[in-house]
Amino acid sequence: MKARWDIFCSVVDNYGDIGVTWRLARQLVVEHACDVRLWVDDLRAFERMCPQINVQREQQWQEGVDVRHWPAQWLATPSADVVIAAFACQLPPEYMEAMAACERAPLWMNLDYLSAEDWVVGCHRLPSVKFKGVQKYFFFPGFRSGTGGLLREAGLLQQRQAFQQDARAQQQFLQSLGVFPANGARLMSLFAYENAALAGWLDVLATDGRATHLLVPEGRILGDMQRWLGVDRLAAGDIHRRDGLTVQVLPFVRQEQYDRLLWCCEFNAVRGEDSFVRAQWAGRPLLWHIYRQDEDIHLDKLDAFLELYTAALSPAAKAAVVALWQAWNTEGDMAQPWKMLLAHWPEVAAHAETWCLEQGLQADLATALVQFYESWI
Ligand code: TRH
Repeated sequence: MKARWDIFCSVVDNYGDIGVTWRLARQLVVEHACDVRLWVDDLRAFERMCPQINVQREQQWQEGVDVRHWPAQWLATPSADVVIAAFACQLPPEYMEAMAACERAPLWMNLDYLSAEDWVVGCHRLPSVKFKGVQKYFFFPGFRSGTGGLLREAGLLQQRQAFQQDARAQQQFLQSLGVFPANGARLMSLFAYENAALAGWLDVLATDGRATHLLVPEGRILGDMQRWLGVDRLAAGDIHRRDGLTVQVLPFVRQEQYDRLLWCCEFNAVRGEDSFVRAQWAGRPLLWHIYRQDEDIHLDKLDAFLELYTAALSPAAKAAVVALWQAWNTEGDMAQPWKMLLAHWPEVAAHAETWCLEQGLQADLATALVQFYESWI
């Protein structure tokens, strides 16, 4: 019998919660033949990356996943065999009672936030709280062995490499989005939260010897972009030129298209959790805008990742990457670190591919979850 999985996703803000759980749900169905229900409390956020979602419906099938609107008034529902609370969301109390009433208790896990910090290895798969005899476990994604790994669909890296070797496929894809970069221009993407450091970065891009074509999906960074461009409003389709820099605003696209966008670009600025991982699978240099947390604890997470990511770089290339990422995340001066990065580009670019392939040797997160379930039963 197929294992039944319930994944609970509460959309706190942005798109990471739904981005991660939707990706995981599909992979469990396609690659592990699981029956998956995905409970989402905000279908509008979901619709941005999956436009075929009908936001009016309480239940619908999407790509083999049983998508449920997580209602404010919970209706009696039997528990699945595996229950995932994504990012510490609270399950409906009635559902917890249903878990406790099962003859055989389900495997209950909290799928945690991604972090490169050391302590993650020690906490991964540890028991957490209990509810009436039903044990909850911590499940941590991560970059190190001994963690749950990263979401990575089967064949993703081969697909990505084939696409990057196929100039025509890339051109066709870009044209489908209305993107026509000038010959020789450096194509880059920018997905970020509000950031006062943007102006300094754009200044240096505009005056660089090589032209840059910057693709900006609609989102929170547009306010800073408007100010720098001196325009009142930016919307998808807009293109503005300032010296050597072309800025093009794109619509928010489907997750699969966003992957291709990252694969086409020489450099990707990403944020949060899921786009951060996808940029690593693109095998290209990247810049991470980490999700800000109280008391700046996100800066420890940033340092932990940088330490791991730059370990194999020469001291000068490492210094360039670290300076750029720290400037971006503390709203510092981007000009100098960007110039430093350009000076070490070949090394940093080669490293991005090596890092990707190394990370690709770990079991992916969906497989790790299934293996945990199999060892648990
Ligand atoms: O949207 P985010 O900032 O999400 C954040 C983080 O997950 C953060 O850790 C969490 O605490 C907070 O939400 C609540 O960034 P993230 O994680 O990259 O999610 C964006 C998703 O949107 C990702 O799945 C990629 C997808 N996406 C598209 O599908 N199309 C697009 O055009 C773009 C730009 C993104």
